[in-house]
Amino acid sequence: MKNTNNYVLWYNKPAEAWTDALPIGNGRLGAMVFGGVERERIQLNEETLWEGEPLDRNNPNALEALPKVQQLLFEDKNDEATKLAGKTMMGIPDRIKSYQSLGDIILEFSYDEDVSVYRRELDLDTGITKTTYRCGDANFSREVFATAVDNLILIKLECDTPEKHSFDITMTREQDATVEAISDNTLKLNGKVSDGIVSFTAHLQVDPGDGKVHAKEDRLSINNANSVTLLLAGATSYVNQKDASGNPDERCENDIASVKSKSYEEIRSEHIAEHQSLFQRVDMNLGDTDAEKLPTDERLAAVKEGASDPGLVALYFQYGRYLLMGSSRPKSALPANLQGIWNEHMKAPWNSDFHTNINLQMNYWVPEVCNLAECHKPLFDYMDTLVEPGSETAKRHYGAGGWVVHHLSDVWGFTTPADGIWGISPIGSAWLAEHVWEHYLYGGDVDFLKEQGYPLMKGAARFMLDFLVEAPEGTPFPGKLVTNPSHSPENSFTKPDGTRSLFTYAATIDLMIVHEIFTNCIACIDVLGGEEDFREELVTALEQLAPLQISEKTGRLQEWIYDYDEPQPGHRHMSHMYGLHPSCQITLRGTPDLAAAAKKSLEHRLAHGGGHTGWSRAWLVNFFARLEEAEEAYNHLQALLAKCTLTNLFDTHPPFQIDGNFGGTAGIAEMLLQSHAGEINLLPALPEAWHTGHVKGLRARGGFDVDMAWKDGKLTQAQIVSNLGQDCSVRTPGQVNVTCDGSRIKYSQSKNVVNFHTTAGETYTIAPS
Ligand code: FUC
Repeated sequence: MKNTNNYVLWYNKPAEAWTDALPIGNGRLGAMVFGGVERERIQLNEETLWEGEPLDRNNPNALEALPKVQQLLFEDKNDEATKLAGKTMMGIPDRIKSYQSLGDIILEFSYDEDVSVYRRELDLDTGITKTTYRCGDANFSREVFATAVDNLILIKLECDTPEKHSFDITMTREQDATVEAISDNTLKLNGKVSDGIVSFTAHLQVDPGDGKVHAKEDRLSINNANSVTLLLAGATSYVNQKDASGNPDERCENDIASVKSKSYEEIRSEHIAEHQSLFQRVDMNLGDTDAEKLPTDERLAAVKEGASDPGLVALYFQYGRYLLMGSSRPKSALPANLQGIWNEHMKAPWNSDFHTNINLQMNYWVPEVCNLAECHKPLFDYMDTLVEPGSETAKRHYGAGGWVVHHLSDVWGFTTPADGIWGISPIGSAWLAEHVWEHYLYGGDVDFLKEQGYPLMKGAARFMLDFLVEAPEGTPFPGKLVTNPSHSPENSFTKPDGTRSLFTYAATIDLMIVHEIFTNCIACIDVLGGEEDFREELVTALEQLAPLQISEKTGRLQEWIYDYDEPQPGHRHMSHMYGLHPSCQITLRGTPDLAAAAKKSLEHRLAHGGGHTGWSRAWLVNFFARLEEAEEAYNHLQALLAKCTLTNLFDTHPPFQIDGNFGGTAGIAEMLLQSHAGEINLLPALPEAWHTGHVKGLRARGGFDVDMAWKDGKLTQAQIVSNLGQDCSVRTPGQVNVTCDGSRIKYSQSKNVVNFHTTAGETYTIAPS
């Protein structure tokens, strides 16, 4: 399917800040391209370049302290519990190290004449950035892309006037590296992180075409070339969380050698074919405006001033898909981190790590609905690597089976509590395991479920079964199962005596996550068969789980087991809304009381300044989409663009953090299509601003691909491809016709939902009658 839109970010000036530069990535190598005229900077990343090393961080005092901490929390002695747990239950050490930049390629040019007609762009459809400008009579162009086919970054400089290219090439890195020319046409950057064990290498090989290249120390000089091609390979010694003994030099040599017999054109066209095989699955048009004629930064500036620009929203949506492809391809060694793969620092904000108390999960709200399911795989493989260390932590900290992850992790199997008391939040593995089940719901891959999915889910559920304890007499739900200790991630509460704490038992999010993992595990067992005893254990525990609560005082969904006051009612985390999204324990029609209470909680958060970080604003889009409040969802999307988006459309927390991009992208999809409540809901939250448009290639749970077109706010036609032959229920706006191959099919309709059988491979058309 050819895209109907021009998915291009473009600018009429070079990038100044790193967050003006344009990202390219193949899931393993990434780069930020500045498009400078006199000085081009291409900042490089390799996804496994991390500080740190494998360590046993389990705290030998944790297990003994656990029952005491639990008792203190049940007795309402939160401060004492905090002190004891702080001394006994944190990882040793409790900090992780940073993901780092690989370095920069610098190209230095000099021109005799003035430069004009400048443009730089990133074409999402090809994954190629291009910088063009004119100097005198000569038109220069420079393109850069990262190919997943050959694991290389390619740079090509061309000019329509012969022999115009004379420039210098160097590479640099802020620390821990040396750069030297290892032949007349190759530079090598080599180093090892000072605070850790990973060594790294980049090779930059230059083909000057008809021109000349010569090397001097750490630079190559090009003279009088027509066109110049640069090949960049980058690798580290990282093999896995226990092993950093790989040979990065050899990896680079192999990557460069593997394209020896290919021309630039061949590499480029293979790259485009591979890229488009993923990218072109989805096409979106939310309405056109004249804004399309403006550079992207000016469009964004207009939105900051209050303009509506549906084309920019569609571009932002596709950019989210592009960024996931760039940071999490099937061949990636690691999932997308807090900055995807793009990071210029040696000590990145939050170490550019894997935060598992919303951020990593938010990154992966995109792949299923946005038709990039294979980009989910690096997350599952990463989860596999956490099972062994997470099982050790489960055993030594909690005396539990299964595997546990707390609120963050790194590439060295970090699974113990980190940072501070809020790190003692052992729900990361169960939260991550939700993704496995979602992958199955969308794609129906039973083999995946059997081999990789269910073992991950079962281990996460096993931990939770062992971790849950019965609440004692004197607590709100004696005899019920609760988590202890517990947090509502990073948020604090005020107790009736005026003291504040973060640390408690049975925070609402825990109950939701436990409910989710147990329910999904049961459903999974029903697909795969066997496991009767385990299933029984899950069913019994579910029945005994403490319930969600609506505050009698405020009508809001309670965030904690007690109806505490909140010192920061506008807190960025909205963890107790987990049941509304991404989970579906709270639905508009299934649990209207809880949905109304959730809405009140959201309003309360917002009335006190909530949604101030990018990711939290993006989550709001999803919440209001689930509540089918189109205009509210749209307003939060506008706010995400206006307040939390940088000129290159990166999300800013601040600073740059990629989860907002992914959460925003998922939110746009959620406004157009939902499938969580046992039915496909077409255009559930379509705002007035997108009154006419179409979307092709979104996916719905149950194995369906969905195309929709609408006009004046009303669906004109939907086409649903059935990939698995499952029964289909679709919420429709009124009376509809359902046809397959031009003929009406049999369906039943009740309360605005049509139900019909499907055959795998067939397409069903739904149109208002
Ligand atoms: C959580 C959030 C912060 C930030 C960090 C990476 O701790 O509370 O806002 O996103 O993760």
